[in-house]
Amino acid sequence: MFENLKKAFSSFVEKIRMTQLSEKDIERFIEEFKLQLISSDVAVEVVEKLGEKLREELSELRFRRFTEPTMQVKEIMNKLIDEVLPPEGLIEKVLDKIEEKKKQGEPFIILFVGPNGGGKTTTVAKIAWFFKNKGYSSIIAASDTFRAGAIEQIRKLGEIVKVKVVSQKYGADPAAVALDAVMSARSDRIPLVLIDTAGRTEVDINLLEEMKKIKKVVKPDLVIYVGDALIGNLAVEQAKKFDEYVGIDYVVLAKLDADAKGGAAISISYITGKPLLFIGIGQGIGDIQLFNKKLIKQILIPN
Ligand SMILES: Nc1nc2c(ncn2[C@@H]2O[C@H](COP(=O)(O)OP(=O)(O)OP(=O)(O)O)[C@@H](O)[C@H]2O)c(=O)[nH]1
Ligand SMILES: [Mg+2]
Repeated sequence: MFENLKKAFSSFVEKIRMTQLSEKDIERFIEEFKLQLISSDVAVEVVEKLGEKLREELSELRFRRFTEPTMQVKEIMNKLIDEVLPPEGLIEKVLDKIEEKKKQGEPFIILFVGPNGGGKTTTVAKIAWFFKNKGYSSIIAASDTFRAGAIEQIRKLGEIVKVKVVSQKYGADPAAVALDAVMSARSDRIPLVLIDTAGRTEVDINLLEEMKKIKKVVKPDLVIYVGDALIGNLAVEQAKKFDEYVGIDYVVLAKLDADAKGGAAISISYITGKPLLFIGIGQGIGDIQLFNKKLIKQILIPN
């Protein structure tokens, strides 16, 4: 996870720590750093932004003089990460909203959208587990009534996390399944409804229209795009498209454990304006982690 980015950051820190840097050296190191970021799948726009910030910070540092290179370079790396990653406290905001709805006697509804095979269904179960551990039970709507095996898959996951799964037959209207789940949550006083949906590609306008319909009917409190970290920059582009057509609030990137590059996680919030809330780090129910700057700083900034 994040191996390539980690290498890019640590090799830059190593180089810049050396004393007596000429302006030319610095320029060269910045260019090398940018290239490494690009090859780690960080989006070009983000790489340019980081390069600019780095240049600005380093020239200021040269002016003030390099007295404690290690500390100063780490400080710069911290600033770089702050520049492109979302602010802290995202999950607290979501928990507050859930609590608010709970007080009104209404379930909080989260709709999950994303491409085929991106990791939606697994993520729905992981998130049910996450919230369960925070004291909020949920009901899952099996609104992927399209892909063969989808209903069985979510039912099985529901058994593992011990969460009720509301389903109908294959071919049923996904919005109707979701509404069933909402009704069930109301009568059982369950605070959360998590809606799994069929995967669709961002170029399939008909399926995106259907997604819009589900959203219109169900009126979710949040829409979460679940993308596949392994496809790198494409996941960023895809999230943008889903946002344009359907409207999303947050992003989850699955399969970070299998991705040595990690660049999509760095770019996606900045480019889409939709914060990355969780990352998937394995196939197990507990393999989900809250994404935040602190985590990334710990991983990327060398000791
Ligand atoms: N290594 C790893 N595998 C994951 C992760 N999340 C999901 N997967 C695997 O990716 C595959 C697809 O996951 P699903 O959750 O079925 O994806 P989906 O988006 O629901 O797929 P469709 O319903 O077909 O659109 C499964 O084999 C999952 O076990 C993750 O964080 N890490
Ligand atoms: Mg699925």
